[in-house]
Amino acid sequence: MNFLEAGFVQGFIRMANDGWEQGWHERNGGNLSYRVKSREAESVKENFRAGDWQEIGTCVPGLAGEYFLVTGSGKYFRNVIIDPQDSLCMIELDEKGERYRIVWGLVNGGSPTSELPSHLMNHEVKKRVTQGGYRVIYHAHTPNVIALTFVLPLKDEVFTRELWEMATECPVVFPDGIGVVPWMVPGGREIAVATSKLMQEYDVAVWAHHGMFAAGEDFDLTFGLMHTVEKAAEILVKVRSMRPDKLQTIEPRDFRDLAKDFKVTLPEKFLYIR
Ligand code: 2HA
Ligand code: ZN
Repeated sequence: MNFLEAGFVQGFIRMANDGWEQGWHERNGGNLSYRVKSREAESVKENFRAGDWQEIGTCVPGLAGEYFLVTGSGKYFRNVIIDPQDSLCMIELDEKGERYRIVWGLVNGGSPTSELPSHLMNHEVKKRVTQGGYRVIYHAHTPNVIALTFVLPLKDEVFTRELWEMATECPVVFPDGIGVVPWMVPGGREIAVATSKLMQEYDVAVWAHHGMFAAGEDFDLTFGLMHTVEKAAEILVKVRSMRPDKLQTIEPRDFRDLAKDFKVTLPEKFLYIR
C-alpha cells in the first residue's frame, strides 16, 4: 500500500492539521507521535528504507522493536498536510529500546522530534498501564493553559479542580485529573522522566510556561482531550479576567453526584474544601 494512503497516516495528518488550525503550533512548536500497530507497519513496509541507527537519548525496553510515526524536529505542523514526506518520519526501535532508525519520511533530511525522549517514555508508561491500549502522545503549545501556569499554583490538585469546574463534561472526560511539571529545560531525559511519572496516573501533563502533553487510545480521543482541557482553560482565563472570584460554581457535592450518575471515579484529593 502507498504509505500516505494508510488510514493511520491519514489520521495522523488530519490531527496535526487540526492542531495547527486551533493555533497551538506556531512555527515548529509541538510534536505528535503514534505507536503503529504491527499489522499497520506490515501493510506499508514496501515503502521502507533502512536509515542508520541513532541514539534515542533514553532507554525504553518496553517499546523494543516497535514502530512510531512522529513529527520531525524543527518541522512545522502547518506544513504537514501539504508535505508529509518532508515533515514526518516513521522510526523503528532496536531490540533493546536504546536506538532508532528512520524507515520512512524526512526525505530532505532531519531527525525525529526534539521531544522524542518524552514521547517514547510516555508511550512506554501508557503501553504498560493500559495493557497496550494507548497509542497516541501529543504535545501542543496551548495558550490558555500556558497562561494559567503564571497565576495558578503549579499543583495537580489545583489545575484539575479549577479546570473541572469550568465545564461539566471535564470530570467525565478526564476523571483521573491533570499533572503539572514545573518549568524545566525541554528536549531531554530529565523532563521526560518527570512527565512519564505523571503519565502513570494521568492522561494529561501540563508543562509550566510551555504547553501540554496528552495521551490516548486513538487520534480522536487524544485530540479531543487536548481540546477539552484547553477550552476549559480558556473559560477560566475569561472568568478570571472578569473578576477574581466566582459567585457560584460546581461544588464538591455536585462532582460526587455527577460521578455517581456518569459512573466515573473522581479521586477525593481533587474535591478539597476551599
Ligand atoms: O519545538 O514544542 O518542546 C518543538 C517543541 C519543543
Ligand atoms: Zn514544546
